[in-house]
Amino acid sequence: MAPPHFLLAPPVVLWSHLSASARPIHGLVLLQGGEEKTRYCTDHLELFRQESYFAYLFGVREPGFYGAIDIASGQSILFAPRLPADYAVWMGEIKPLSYFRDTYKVDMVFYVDEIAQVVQDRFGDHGKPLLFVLHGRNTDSGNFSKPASFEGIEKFDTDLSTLHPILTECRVIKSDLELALIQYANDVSSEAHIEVMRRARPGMKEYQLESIFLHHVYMYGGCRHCSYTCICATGDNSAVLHYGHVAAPNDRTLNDGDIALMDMGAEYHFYGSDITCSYPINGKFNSSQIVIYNAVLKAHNAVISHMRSGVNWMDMHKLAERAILESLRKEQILQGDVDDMIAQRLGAVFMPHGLGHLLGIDTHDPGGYPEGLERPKDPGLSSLRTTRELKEGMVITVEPGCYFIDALLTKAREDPISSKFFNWQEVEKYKSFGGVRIESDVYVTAQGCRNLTNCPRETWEIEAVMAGAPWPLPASSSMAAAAENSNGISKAL
Ligand SMILES: *[C@@H]1O[C@H](CO)[C@@H](O)[C@H](O)[C@H]1NC(C)=O
Ligand SMILES: *[C@@H]1O[C@H](CO)[C@@H](O)[C@H](O)[C@H]1NC(C)=O
Ligand SMILES: *[C@@H]1O[C@H](CO)[C@@H](O)[C@H](O)[C@H]1NC(C)=O
Ligand SMILES: [Mn+2]
Repeated sequence: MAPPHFLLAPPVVLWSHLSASARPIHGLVLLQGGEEKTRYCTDHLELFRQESYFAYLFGVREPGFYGAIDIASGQSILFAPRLPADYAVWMGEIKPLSYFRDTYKVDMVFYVDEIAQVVQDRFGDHGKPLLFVLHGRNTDSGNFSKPASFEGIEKFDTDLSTLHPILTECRVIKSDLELALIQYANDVSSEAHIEVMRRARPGMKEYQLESIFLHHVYMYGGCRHCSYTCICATGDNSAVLHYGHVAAPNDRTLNDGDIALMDMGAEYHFYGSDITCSYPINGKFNSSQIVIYNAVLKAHNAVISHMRSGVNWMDMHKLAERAILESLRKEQILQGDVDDMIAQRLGAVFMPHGLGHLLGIDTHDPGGYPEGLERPKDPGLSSLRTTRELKEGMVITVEPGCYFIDALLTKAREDPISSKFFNWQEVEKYKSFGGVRIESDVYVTAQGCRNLTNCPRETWEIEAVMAGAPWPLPASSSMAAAAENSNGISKAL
């Protein structure tokens, strides 16, 4: 698997946006890259990862940079930090400015301490150049991006409001080169997930599964970062949506009979993947695991088969809810009319999170709620990171799940209207089941979509791969297994 060529030309689409806006066309887009940080008061340097908007426009890996684009000409300029002489002793060669020009394919490179001078001298023919800096809210975190600031910026006019929505919208639609990086991160991560499922055994620790994943993506994929902290949840931990954080550090021992929910994705040259596989630790689904797993798989596949440009994401969320609720009704875990259940927001009892989110340089890529689009308030729907209409070129995760979360079930039981939809005796059997999530990364096209994730998804595919079969399964064996399994399933149901 060869990594794709990673140098990205600055997206042409930015100029078409900026020139179409009512603003004067002379001026500079000016971004400040990320700064290296030390751990609290110590001299321990944390491994630097570039700020995402800066990575998007300039692809620069190193800290301490600024970057500018002249709107009229499209010329790009980088400003590199002037490093102290002893950098060469401790950190390595101090690279000449030409190195950054050649590596990052910009038109000019100067030092950071020259910004004010360069901007005035080279771009000041029309009077004071207007600087478009990045200021706006990330609709997932609620936090604001930090606009560029440098010594002497007060001498220029700055525009704080134009750039953020435009650049965010650019990031929503992926170019072919961006897509190649996301596909690469997906290929490496899909392979690593398969390695983990093959090596999982009762008696191991969850962190050993995490370790196999991290080793695989780094050793064979060159991925030094992951898109997010690995969630390696087994047993009832699989109903803890954000398991794996420092207070719940993937440290449970795996038992025979556990379900595993593995949510892990590698990042390559800033671009991420976000993949979840769920399977039995002992390699063989039991009858209740088949029920819940297939309910989620049905939702996952129904969404993927309906996705195309023009489809609304909230409708896809409800489609996934419907598939899960119908399956639970068939199993007599639920009773009554599925439309009534959806209206009563019962879907959110089993799937409290949103169906999926935009994916790119950030795991939760920005642009989910552009100005004017309100976040819904209803349970479940309020967790959606976007309710947009899908557009060709978006990459979005499809990650339905079904969990038995005590806190939510107790609340539903106490509510007289919700409560009557449940067959509580059946629900009781799933009390310590945990949960299942299936997550794939999907590229939206005009006619449909392309699934970038390549992991075994059918229960018999997972069982075969866990038993040592190659992936993809040889065509003959997968057909035989499908035939055999469809008998098995109809018996189990
Ligand atoms: C971002 O927002 C979260 C709350 O949504 C807050 O806890 C966190 O400290 C903020 N981070 C920064 C860097 O402002
Ligand atoms: C199957 O496994 C789950 C745990 O994943 C457990 O809760 C359930 O009781 C088991 N079901 C049967 C029928 O053995
Ligand atoms: C997802 O893509 C893989 C190939 O990348 C394919 O084998 C699989 O069937 C796809 N799944 C769905 C649900 O489209
Ligand atoms: Mn996700």
